[in-house]
Amino acid sequence: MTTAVFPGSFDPMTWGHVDIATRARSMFSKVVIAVAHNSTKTPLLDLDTRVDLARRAVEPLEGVEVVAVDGLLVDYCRSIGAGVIVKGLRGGADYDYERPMALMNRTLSGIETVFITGDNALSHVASSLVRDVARHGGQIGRYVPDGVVDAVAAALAAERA
Ligand code: COD
Repeated sequence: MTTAVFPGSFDPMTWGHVDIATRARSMFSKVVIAVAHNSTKTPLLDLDTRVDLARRAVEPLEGVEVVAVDGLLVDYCRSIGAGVIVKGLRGGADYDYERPMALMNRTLSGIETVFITGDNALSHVASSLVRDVARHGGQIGRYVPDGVVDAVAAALAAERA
């Protein structure tokens, strides 16, 4: 029985993330979505909102749960006995970005990273693009699960206030 941790910023959760969580669950007995801090990004949505939206998105998926993680990802993985980190790949740029993190996590802890190829129909879907489209008045509903459109609109309104 292997627990896999699927970490990310999830700012916001998209159907691309849900696709990877679903595929990961088909490979591992339990998948923990870890909403974590990326020190290179300033999130639009606060942590509680990101966790709440991710929970709502994966509610139908048995064996998938969502937690907020502070600190080093591998410390969290060790604390729950997770054997694998899961990451999603849309293309070569994702691999170039993820590879050093996978090597760092492995040298820190011995925990391997498994890369899952996402649905090609979602390969253009990225949280950063979703935020940018919304920021410029575009419609994001088709890219994101329930609740995300309103949460992003509220966060952008607060940002402008
Ligand atoms: N199709 C396939 N995969 C996708 C798609 C899609 N449409 N959209 C997103 N993904 C994948 C990404 O490739 C990524 O694997 C994952 O989903 C999460 O993506 P994001 O953008 O939500 O999250 P990131 O990349 O900002 O997450 C970075 C982390 C938070 C994981 C990282 O900064 C981290 O581990 N932080 C914790 C502190 C730590 O341990 N730092 C040291 C790291 S070595």
